Amino acid sequence: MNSAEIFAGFDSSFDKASYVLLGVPYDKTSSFRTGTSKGPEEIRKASYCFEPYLMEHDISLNQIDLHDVGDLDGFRDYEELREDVSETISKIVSKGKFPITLGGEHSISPPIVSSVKKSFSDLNVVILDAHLDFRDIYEGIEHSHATVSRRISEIVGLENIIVGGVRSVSMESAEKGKPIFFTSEQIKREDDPIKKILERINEPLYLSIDMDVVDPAFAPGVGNPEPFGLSSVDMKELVSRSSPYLVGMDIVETNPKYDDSAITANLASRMIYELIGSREKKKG
Ligand SMILES: [Mn+2]
Repeated sequence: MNSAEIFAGFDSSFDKASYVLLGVPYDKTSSFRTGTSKGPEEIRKASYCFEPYLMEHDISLNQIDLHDVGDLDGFRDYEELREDVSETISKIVSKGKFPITLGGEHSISPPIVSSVKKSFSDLNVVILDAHLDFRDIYEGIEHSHATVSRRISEIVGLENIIVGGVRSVSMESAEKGKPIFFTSEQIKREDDPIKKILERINEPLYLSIDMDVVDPAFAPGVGNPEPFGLSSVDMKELVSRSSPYLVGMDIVETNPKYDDSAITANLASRMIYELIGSREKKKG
């Protein structure tokens, strides 16, 4: 990768870095609109849009050691993806570094969670997603974007995940055995939704963000746009408030094919700035 292709300013060595970013441009199971494989590239491009200094947190990303390992790509099948992703994430997490993964479709998240759990055995997961995605099998596929919260619940336990921002649930998942979830309306109504979430589950937290949790007005470039979602400001608050409790994050389902003016890539990119800035802000 040349320097123009890395996420902005993420040019420290792997060994020095406290945050390590990678892309997984995988979109083999997308059912409605394909194209999330271009997500990591566009999110990196958008990352050059912002000032490294974050005024709200009084810190500059230039003061922090950040590394971009590039993309993991070219998988023949899901098994190969799982192996490569697990190897990279385990290397990052076992060295005490914070992994940030850019998708790609949401099916990349379960292998990440599984690898993070090797270092944090009591791991809890917050998924922000318009869709509950709790089907067991979707279109004959076990590791699909539509089965993500089910697969993650099998890794960390059903009681250790919360899905936030939901406004679409399949009829079979609506019946029983589903994870705790908050609708986007509940999240918007709550003064401090992260406090509400932490009342139900403990730290450490892994955060998985499907960009379709955001309203299509603020994030049109997704595979399955769903109206009545969160605003970009709601999203920022969620990331900022949860950041001290996090041990890893992914941000998936940005689909540049439908992303006029790179609105969604821009927001995804800015969320990464927000994550790091709010975690690292000057104390006191
Ligand atoms: Mn979704």
